[in-house]
Amino acid sequence: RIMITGCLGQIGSELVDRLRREKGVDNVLATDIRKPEDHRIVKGGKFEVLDVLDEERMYELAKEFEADTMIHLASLLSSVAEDKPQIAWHINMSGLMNALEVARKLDLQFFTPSSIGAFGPETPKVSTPQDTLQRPKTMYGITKVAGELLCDYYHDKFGVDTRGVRFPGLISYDTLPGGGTTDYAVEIYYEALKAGKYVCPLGEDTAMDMMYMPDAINAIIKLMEIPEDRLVHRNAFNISAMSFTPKDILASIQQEMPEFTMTYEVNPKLQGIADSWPDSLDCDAAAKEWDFKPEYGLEEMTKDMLVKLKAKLFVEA
Ligand code: VAH
Repeated sequence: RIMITGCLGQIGSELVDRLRREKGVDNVLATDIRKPEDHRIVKGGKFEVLDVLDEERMYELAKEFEADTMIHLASLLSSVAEDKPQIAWHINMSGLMNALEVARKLDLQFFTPSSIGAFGPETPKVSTPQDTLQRPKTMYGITKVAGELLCDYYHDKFGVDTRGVRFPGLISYDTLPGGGTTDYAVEIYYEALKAGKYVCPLGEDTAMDMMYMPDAINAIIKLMEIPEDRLVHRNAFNISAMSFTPKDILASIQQEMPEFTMTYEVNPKLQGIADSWPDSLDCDAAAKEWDFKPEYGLEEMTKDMLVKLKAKLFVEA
C-alpha cells in the first residue's frame, strides 16, 4: 500500500495513474498540498491534502492508510529554488526528514528522487561516474546531495529500505514541470504545436541528460521491486536515456515539423545552472544492480510527444 507526496507534480501525476492501475486504486494514497476538486488525481482514487512540513499529519495519514511504502516527491526544483533558497532548503529538507521519520516509525520502504543537479562544476562532465565529487552550487543541488546522504544514513543507521535515482531532465505531455532548468525541453513541444516557433532560454550547445516520462516511471517501479540483496548503491543511482542539446531537439522536431523554427535568448540564471551540471551520465551501476534500461531515445520521444500533445491541446482548444 503506497503513499505518495507531491502527486499533482510532473512525476507524481503520472506515477499515481500507473500505480493505481497496477496495484489497485485502493492501494494508492495520493497526497498534495492542494486539492483541485476537478483534477483526475483527486477524483480517481484516495486523495488527502498534505503539507509535507506537517509530520504529524503525514504520520497519521500513513498509519491510517496502513501504508507499507512511501514515495516522497514533493520538492522545489532547481530554477524556482534559486529564487527562494531559504524556503527551498526548508521544504526540500524538512519535508524529506518528515517523510523519512514516518518511514522509520512505520517501517515503510522509501523512495525519493535525487537529480543530475546533485553534481557541480568540478564533477567530471562526460560519463559522470556513479561515485564522484558532488559540490553543487545551487540550493536545489545542495538539498539533493544532503538528501542522498540523509537517505543513506536512514538505511545504515535505522535500517530503512531507502532507494533513489538521480533523475535527468524529464519530458512529458501530461503535467508541466514545476520550475526546473530542463523545462525548456518540455516547453519546446508545446510551442512547436501552438506557435510553430520557440525562443530557447539556453545556448544551442547546452548538453544535458534527459528522459521520457514512461522510462522514469518504469525506473521507479523497477528499482522499488528489485530484491535488496542486489543493491550495492541506494541513494542515488545515475540514470539517463539520452543526452541532447537544444540544437539536437530542434532537429528532431523539424524532422516531424519542417516549418518549426527556434531562436535563442539565453537566460543567464538557467544557463549558469545548466553549465554546472553534467553533459552525460555513466549509468552502469543502475544497469548492473537493477537492470535499468530505458526504451525512448530522442526521435521516438519526439514522435510520441507530438502525437500525444496534439491530441491533448486539440481537446483542450
Ligand atoms: C530541474 N527537472 O530542472 C529538474 C531536474 C535534472 C533536472 O532536477 O530542476
